[in-house]
Amino acid sequence: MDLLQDLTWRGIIYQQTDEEGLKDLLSKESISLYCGVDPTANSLHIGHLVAFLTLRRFQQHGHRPIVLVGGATGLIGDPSGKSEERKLLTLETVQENVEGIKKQLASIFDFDGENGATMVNNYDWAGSMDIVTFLRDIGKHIGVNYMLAKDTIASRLETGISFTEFTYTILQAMDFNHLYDHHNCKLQIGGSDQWGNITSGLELIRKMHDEESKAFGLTIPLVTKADGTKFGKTEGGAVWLDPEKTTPYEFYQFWINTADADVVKYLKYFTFLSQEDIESLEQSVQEEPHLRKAQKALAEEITRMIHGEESLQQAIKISQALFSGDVKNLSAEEIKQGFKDVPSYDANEGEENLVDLLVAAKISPSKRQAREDITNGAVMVNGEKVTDTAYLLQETDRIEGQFTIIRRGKKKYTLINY
Ligand code: 383
Repeated sequence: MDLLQDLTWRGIIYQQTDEEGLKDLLSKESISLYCGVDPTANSLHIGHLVAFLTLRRFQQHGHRPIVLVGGATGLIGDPSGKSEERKLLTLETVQENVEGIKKQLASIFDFDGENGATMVNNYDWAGSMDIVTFLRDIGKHIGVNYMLAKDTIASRLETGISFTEFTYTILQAMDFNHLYDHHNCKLQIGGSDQWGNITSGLELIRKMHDEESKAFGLTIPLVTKADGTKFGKTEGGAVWLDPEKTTPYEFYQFWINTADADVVKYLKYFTFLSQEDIESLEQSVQEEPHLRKAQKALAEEITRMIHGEESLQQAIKISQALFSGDVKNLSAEEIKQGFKDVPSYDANEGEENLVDLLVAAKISPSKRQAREDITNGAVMVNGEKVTDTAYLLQETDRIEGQFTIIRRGKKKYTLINY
């Protein structure tokens, strides 16, 4: 399968500006292509992944990816897909975010070899351009009527859009034109929300070059969920690539919990598994869904790619421990990841009576109930049932001297901190 066939099979192509033209170009030469991201936070999230993984698929087929970080555009704010004006970020915040995102992108791409990736920051050319040059050399080529017809702008005319955000699409167009001139970049890819900005770039390139010049745009569909809820959001918010924001365990759990109705699509979007492997996983979803083989493969592939083998193994270990209840062999670090969202209680020195602690930590509502819970066998300390109502918690019940895990009933965990 060639690249475009593979992308088509994966369902990764949404719109193209010139399907036949791009097919023809890719059959003849290796090209440079780009995708950009604005540093609106100090980390990427999984909503960014499909686009950047698609860039990597091009790289695997010999093309040269350019990863653009929008140090300039991040200061302006893309109105695409936003119904309200964005809050401006400070120069300092944007610069910090650029550094965070650069590091993450560096771990996704291969920067060596003939078609090694290049990272660019549009602040390097747009940041120092003076306004008269911008208006004369760039602005003159883009009609206001043309801009008003763009969905992202038209949809904001009622509610209002600042001149700042109105101009955003020209900045992105300027980037494409710049990369076309300086990196021979022929194609820009992005999510379907970027169609308007990508086509602005083609318009500018057309206007600034002769007839023979030709560039292309390709968009990727928005990732959807079969149940209609928004992809990539959990109760805790976005699923980040930064392990400090979303731990590798939480990351792994997010993918493991993918619905059967979505998992094959996600395997195609987010993994580099072959058509053959994905088809056999698809069969497993149909014939033996309870085994959740496809979900496991999905979670393993992406967690390994983003966080590495060691963090993946840790995430699997934590998941198994929490599932079986056998938590005593977890390390303090693993407990921190696995129990990030469970209620916790800071124990005071001398608080060793289990009944008192169950009440103080609000695990049981009263002493009477606490005793009943213990005698009923509903209370586990570090995964082991305790049935003695006089039980005193020992130093040896503290995992690495820091944590005791108490479970009441089937699922209700509380973390005691020392
Ligand atoms: C800036 C300057 C360029 C080219 C692109 C940009 C960024 C672009 C944008 N992209 C989104 C972002 O930054 O806002 N204007 O969060 C997202 N992308 C990719 C993909 C996506 C888009 O980074 O659909 C999801 O991840 O295109 O929303 O010269």
